[in-house]
Amino acid sequence: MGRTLFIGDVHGCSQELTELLDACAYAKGDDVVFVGDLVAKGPDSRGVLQLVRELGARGTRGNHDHAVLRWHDAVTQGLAPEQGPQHMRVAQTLDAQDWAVLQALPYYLTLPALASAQPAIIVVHAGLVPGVALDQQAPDLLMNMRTLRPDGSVSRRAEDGVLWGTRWPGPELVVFGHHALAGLQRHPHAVGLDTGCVYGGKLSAYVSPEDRVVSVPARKVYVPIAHERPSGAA
Ligand SMILES: [Mn+2]
Repeated sequence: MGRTLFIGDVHGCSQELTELLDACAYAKGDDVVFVGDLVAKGPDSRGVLQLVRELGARGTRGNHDHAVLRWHDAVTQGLAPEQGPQHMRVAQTLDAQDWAVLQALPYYLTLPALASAQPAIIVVHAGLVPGVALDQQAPDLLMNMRTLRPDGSVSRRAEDGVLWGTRWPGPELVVFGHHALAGLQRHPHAVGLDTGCVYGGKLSAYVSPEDRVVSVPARKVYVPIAHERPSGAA
């Protein structure tokens, strides 16, 4: 039986993605699932989307994937895009095949348990609000949330409360990304995989059912992480 490799926020780091697949000993038959933010900030968004196609991989929609899509939607409708130059520059490099990959990214994915001893897995870019049914979760929060405030309300900001994953009760295992400042998160029922590759950190994969994390170092600092503070816009 093949494995599933869940891969954290790639942000155009195609070289590190290739190296991570090697470090995981990726083989045909393994499924590859991305937690989103495939594109923007890093050096080679197109190369990443090409690899996604070649792998036949799945993935969920990150806030940056969404921003690039919004730019595309506005321009194709003859409207002035709200998205800034960062997303415009990415969008202008993409072709129809690339757009098809981004447009197919759902807000979340569910993977059934492979065996009775294994949990079902939910994949989402940023997070899930505990106690809210999956199909009632707000897309904006699925792509942007980071913490829960003491009153239970949801925040995009790192400093507003506790990491949402610490409050996720399971039984599903949630695999997510989006929170580079927090780094690797391993909670009882949630695994956070954004280890900040584009900021010079690492690119990480969670390997199921082996239940282990594999990381490779970034080749360089593509974007200084200081630009991400305050964290609301990251
Ligand atoms: Mn993100």
